Amino acid sequence: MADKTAKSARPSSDMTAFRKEFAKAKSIVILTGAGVSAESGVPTFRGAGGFWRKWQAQTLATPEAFADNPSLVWEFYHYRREVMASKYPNKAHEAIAECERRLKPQNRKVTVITQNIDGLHKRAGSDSIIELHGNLFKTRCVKCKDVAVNNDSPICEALRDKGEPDPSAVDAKIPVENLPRCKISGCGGLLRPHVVWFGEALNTEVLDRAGEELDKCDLCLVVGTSSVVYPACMFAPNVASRGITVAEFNMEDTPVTNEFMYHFQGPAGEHLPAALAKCDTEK
Ligand code: BV8
Ligand code: ZN
Repeated sequence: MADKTAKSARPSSDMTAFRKEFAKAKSIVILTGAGVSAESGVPTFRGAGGFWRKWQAQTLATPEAFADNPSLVWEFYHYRREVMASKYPNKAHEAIAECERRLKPQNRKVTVITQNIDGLHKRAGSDSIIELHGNLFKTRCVKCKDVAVNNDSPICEALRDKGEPDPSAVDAKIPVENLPRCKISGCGGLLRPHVVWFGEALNTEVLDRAGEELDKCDLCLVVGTSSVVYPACMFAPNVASRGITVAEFNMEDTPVTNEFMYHFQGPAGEHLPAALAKCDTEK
């Protein structure tokens, strides 16, 4: 475990030193954000891709937007669901999944705690995944609260060929009765994406599970997140404040970079395979 007091102003980028620490770790948490899916072609939130039509993603990812215009919000999520059909896990997702597989026989645990809702960690083969903000392919009924996995394309007939991202696209103005509806007999309530919107609390059980893993981890990687969204952005700094080694993988500095022991600048698809390669044999 790196000596916290000796921490220099700047994190280290010494991959050999990081891998030596990694070799001793028994319970590893890998926190990920939109940047881990960037090389799969999934737009990040705050980068240029963070726009859909004339809106920034986070203005549509709110309960107010859904209450005000459920058709528009469903077009936005329908578009993001359909986009995933042509997106695949990248080398970063695969390195994480392989690392979990390799360490299992050594009784060493790897847990992914992701802010992403794109489902790519699971598709890469990761098993121990905590989805902080829900999942694009789950719905929740606003009436009976039933949560269901839904991979239908399109999710309902009225959304077929809708969701065009171009700023000049005309909103479909789908009547609410034609939007996705609950199939639980006798319910028929309006469905919403089972995701955490801005201003909504995270699921307490999910938060508890994440808290448990963060409290017991002896190494933490934080990959592809701008670390501005609460409460997820506090997780890695809290681990670092316990004197546990945290390594940040990002294209640039974030507001919390200097709280960490390591910072590896560059694409996660390049640095994560290097950091996690042969993770079960390194001594
Ligand atoms: C809550 C699901 C309370 C939806 C998402 C002021 C102070 C403190 C808090 C607040 C505040 N004002 C508002 C709040 C609360 C708000 C918040 O934090 N707002 C921020 C903007 C200030 N938080 C909330 O509302 C949360 N809830 O606080 O509840 C509460 C309690 C009780 C009762 C009621 C309420 C809920 C937040 C969850 C929102 N939902 N997603 C959807 O996806 O549609 S968050 C959304 O942003 C995504 O999940 C995304 O993951 C997340 C964070 O973004 P990042 O993942 O970091 O992505 P970003 O694009 O920002 O950055 C990408 C990074 O990758 C960059 O650093 C880039 O450099 C890097 N990168 C790019 N390419 C690569 C790369 N790195 C490596 N390799 C590459 N190739
Ligand atoms: Zn229902």
